[in-house]
Amino acid sequence: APIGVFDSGVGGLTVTREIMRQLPDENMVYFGDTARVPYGSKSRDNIIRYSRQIIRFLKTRDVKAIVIACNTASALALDVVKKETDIPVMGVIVPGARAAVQATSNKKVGVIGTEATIRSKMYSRTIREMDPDVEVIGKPCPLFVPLVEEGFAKHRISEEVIDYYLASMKESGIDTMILGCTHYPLLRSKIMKYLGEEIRLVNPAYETAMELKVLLKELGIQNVGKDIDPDKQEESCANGSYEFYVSDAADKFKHFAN
Ligand code: DGN
Repeated sequence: APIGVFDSGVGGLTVTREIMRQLPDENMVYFGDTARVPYGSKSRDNIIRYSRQIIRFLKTRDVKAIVIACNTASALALDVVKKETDIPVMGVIVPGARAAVQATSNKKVGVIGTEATIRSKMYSRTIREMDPDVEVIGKPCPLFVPLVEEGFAKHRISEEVIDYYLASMKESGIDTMILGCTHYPLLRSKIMKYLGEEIRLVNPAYETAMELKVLLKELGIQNVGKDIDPDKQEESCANGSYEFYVSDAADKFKHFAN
């Protein structure tokens, strides 16, 4: 059975890419809610409603587990939908928070994400449950999403927007920052250049794929390929079969996905 992954749109492909890399033998069904993106400016009630609908759809594809790749939906809907669903559902917040707690030495962590993610304080609550001594500084960066979607990730326009949003973060004394939105890993090199290499950037997608691997193994439902050389796994190509569904604008999705 495949793993179901969903997101508000194209951004969750950064999580899908990590799962393909780290679990090359798993099959996947992806759903991108391109008709209703962005989730970052929607209410909690709507994000829960959308998540329920998507989970219902993914279950028709017989998925064995579901990953909510969207930070906004993970922050606002995971705790509700997890209780209602009879297969494992995981989000990206706990893995991202865990990685940040492990990475920080001075116990000052920055989190950037959508308005809804930052307002929910889910990252800071989760981090402080893991280590109450960590100080968390959040900053919503809503313009990053359209910048990436419109193809400006490598353009100098994004440098100005990064400066606008992250100037105070740069001065705050953090030593670790979570890229708490699916699109932000695509701005990683510019953000790193701006903040300086001494600030560690956490991509929750990477940690989520690692935790998914552990979860599937614990439950005994992982797909293990035949004769895989573990040393080659890093560079091994994904062997699984993948299905992608969107609620609108399939051509634009395809272009972005490529
Ligand atoms: N996928 C969303 C997130 O990770 O928060 C970003 C896109 C959006 O819905 N605003």
